[in-house]
Amino acid sequence: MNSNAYQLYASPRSPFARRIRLALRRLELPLTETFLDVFVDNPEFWKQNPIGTLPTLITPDAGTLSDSSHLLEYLHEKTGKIWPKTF
Ligand SMILES: N[C@@H](CCC(=O)N[C@@H](CS)C(=O)NCC(=O)O)C(=O)O
Repeated sequence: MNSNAYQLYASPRSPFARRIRLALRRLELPLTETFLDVFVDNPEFWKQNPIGTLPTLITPDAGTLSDSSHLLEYLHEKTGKIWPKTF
């Protein structure tokens, strides 16, 4: 995997994951996505995020992050393009 790439673990129907997927696409950041079913045990994923919630984003510079609000804050700090400037 490209070391500058983001790896997103997501649930396909999750609105929490959807807003992160939209943000990453609009920011045109290099991305690989892995879709999981939260109703099935995912021991490999749990090694990345023992809390086990989706979405989880593995970043090139800030390790493994979870919680969609936290992820949007991270992406805004990185790009300045998530929230309106007058917000
Ligand atoms: N506050 C979290 C909520 C995430 C969440 O609840 N995700 C669900 C899937 S839609 C999940 O991971 N459920 C599995 C679990 O709680 O073990 C966020 O905004 O990311």
